[in-house]
Amino acid sequence: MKRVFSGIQPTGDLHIGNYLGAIRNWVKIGEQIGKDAIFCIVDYHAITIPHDRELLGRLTFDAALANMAAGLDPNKIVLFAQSHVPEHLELGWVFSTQTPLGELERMTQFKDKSEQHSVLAGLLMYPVLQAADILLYKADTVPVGEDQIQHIELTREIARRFNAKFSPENPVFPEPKASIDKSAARVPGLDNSGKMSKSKNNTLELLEPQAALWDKIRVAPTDPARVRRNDPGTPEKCVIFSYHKLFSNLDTIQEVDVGCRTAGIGCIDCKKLLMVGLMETLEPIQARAAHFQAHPHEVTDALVAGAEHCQKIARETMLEVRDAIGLLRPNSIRPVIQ
Ligand code: AQP
Repeated sequence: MKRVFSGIQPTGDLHIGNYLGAIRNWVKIGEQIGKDAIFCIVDYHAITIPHDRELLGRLTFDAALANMAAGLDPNKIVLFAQSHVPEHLELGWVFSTQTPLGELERMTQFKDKSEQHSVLAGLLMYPVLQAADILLYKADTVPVGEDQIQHIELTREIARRFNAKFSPENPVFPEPKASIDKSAARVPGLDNSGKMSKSKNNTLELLEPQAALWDKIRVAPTDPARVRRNDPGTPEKCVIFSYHKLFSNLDTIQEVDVGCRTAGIGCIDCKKLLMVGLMETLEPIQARAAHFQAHPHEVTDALVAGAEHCQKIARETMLEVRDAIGLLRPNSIRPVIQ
């Protein structure tokens, strides 16, 4: 693991799926490799579905704040906003000219999202821009949730194809690998209908107050077999049990496992026990968020410094890319035309 890149969209408030599936892993990696760990709020990705122009800037700031509250320390790692480094778009354009349309139309996320929204060309190009995000920094490792595996495979293909065509002797790009935290690769949504997702209104948000979290958890569906308090259930069929496995200690997991199967505890008791483990994880994050909300310049300063750091790397990569594909260098016009 020489250099790591990953991103998060500012499409809404960050949730425990983003935290457990991605950000928690980013924090660990940052402890190991410092400034070679690069994390990005991917605001250009966020506009591939309809967005509110009054909210986009605020959501980008909020996503940076939530990431810092979750433990990303911009003094150790690099955190920045994608639109502050325009080379992402430049490399994305180059890659789009080398990527067959059929490969993009096959992407599961494209198919899912085009059922929910009108299909914009940018939505189809999403994985090409993602490949540019990663390869601009020549990252070899991309820590993500399971839903992103297909996009990382495409990134590898784009890198392989570019190297073979334009730089076979001295490959410009590495072929990056996805790094998945298997314990939380796909955190289910509160409605138990698939993955927790900002756009599906099935989230537990990182910065949501305890009372609001309880309001959601209290009414969340459990094993349908537990109609009455005395009906035994099957923990594996209950989303609350999946959350226990992510937040509770072993004794509590054991207690709710047995309690559910024997009807020894009711679903509300089980949910109250979940709140204990959940708040143990979220309280320190929420306390740090309160600090950053009181000191917003710490967030904006981090984003400015992050963009400066990234732009240096991005410019160097783009020089190599332009040379590799044969573009005329502005400073070499004279020799060429003489
Ligand atoms: N439910 C999840 N379980 C595990 N990991 C998840 N991730 C997202 N949801 C889960 C991971 O979080 C990182 C950032 O995600 P993103 O916001 O950039 O993209 P997303 O996957 O599109 O997230 P959402 O919440 O589902 O947003 P919408 O609804 O806007 O599409 C990624 O590493 C992702 O794998």
